[in-house]
Amino acid sequence: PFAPSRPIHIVGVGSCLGAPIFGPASGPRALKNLGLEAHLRRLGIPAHWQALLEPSAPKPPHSPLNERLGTVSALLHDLANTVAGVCEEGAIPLVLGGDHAIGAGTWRGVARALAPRGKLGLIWIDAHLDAHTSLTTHSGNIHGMPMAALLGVGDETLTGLPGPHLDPAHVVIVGARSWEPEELTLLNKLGVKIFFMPEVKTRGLPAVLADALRIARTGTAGFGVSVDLDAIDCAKLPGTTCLVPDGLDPQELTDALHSLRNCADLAGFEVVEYVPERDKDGSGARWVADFAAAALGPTTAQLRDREQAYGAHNYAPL
Ligand code: 4U7
Ligand code: MN
Ligand code: MN
Ligand code: MN
Repeated sequence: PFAPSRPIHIVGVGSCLGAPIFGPASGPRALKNLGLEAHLRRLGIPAHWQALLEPSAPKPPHSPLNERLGTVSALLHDLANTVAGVCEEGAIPLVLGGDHAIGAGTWRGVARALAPRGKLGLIWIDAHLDAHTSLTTHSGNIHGMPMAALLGVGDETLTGLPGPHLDPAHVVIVGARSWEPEELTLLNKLGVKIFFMPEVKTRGLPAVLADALRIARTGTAGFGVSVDLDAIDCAKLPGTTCLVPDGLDPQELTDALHSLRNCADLAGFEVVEYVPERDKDGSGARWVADFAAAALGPTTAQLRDREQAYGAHNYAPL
């Protein structure tokens, strides 16, 4: 009675190898234990946990960048293969971090699966540009490098994964308000469109996201959305790695991406940098669950069809 919808396969990545703190490593397990899968399924979303990936070696408090790059690289290969498999099954990967270094693997996997049909577009919602390389980084933290790596720039350990690099013409960053000059120089040179926070405030998030969707979807075979929790104002969501003021309003972001799964060309969805120990009242985890449900939830039309077929509170089992 209602249109079949693509299942959501959740891939958690419990890594903090790219971050300056250990917190993001426990993000996906915390979301799993809090019942994210059950939450989505109760709302009629055919979600299941596919995998919880972890680095082969835990991060020692101080380890040289080269060592961390090697361990991250192995994890990214594993992640990209897992995600490509999910896409090839016809499902939508929901990747949960972990720090944002994992983005360098997620989207190579999606791009690889999509390659026979065309290019992948990507919307990167973040306070930062994440466009450093191991040569330009000020902090030595790998989670500041995935955007450059996806575009084919940076250390071979990050850029050398199988699968195409992204075309800068179809990559767009939303919510930026903290960066170093080298990152902006690189992205400007490549022609990546950036919607900085002041423009988001003036024009409103819906108008900016409409532009972002056009960039990521026009002339591509599919598109993805990667959400770094620090895109949201740190006063409203402190449960993340980097606390950056003057960001997005969480409810506005949820509303703006509502029913994203309506887009038949949605190829993947990623939410990163959840830090449970900083999420004292649990509101961050609740937001992630509600946000994922809103974006990946059944469409209004599907809900109406179900109601007609089964009654408002008596949906068929998934
Ligand atoms: B995140 C930073 F220096 N640019 O390179 C860096 F400000 O994935 C921050 O967006 C990186 O959270 C933030 O370390 C990475 C810093
Ligand atoms: Mn699967
Ligand atoms: Mn980021
Ligand atoms: Mn960030």
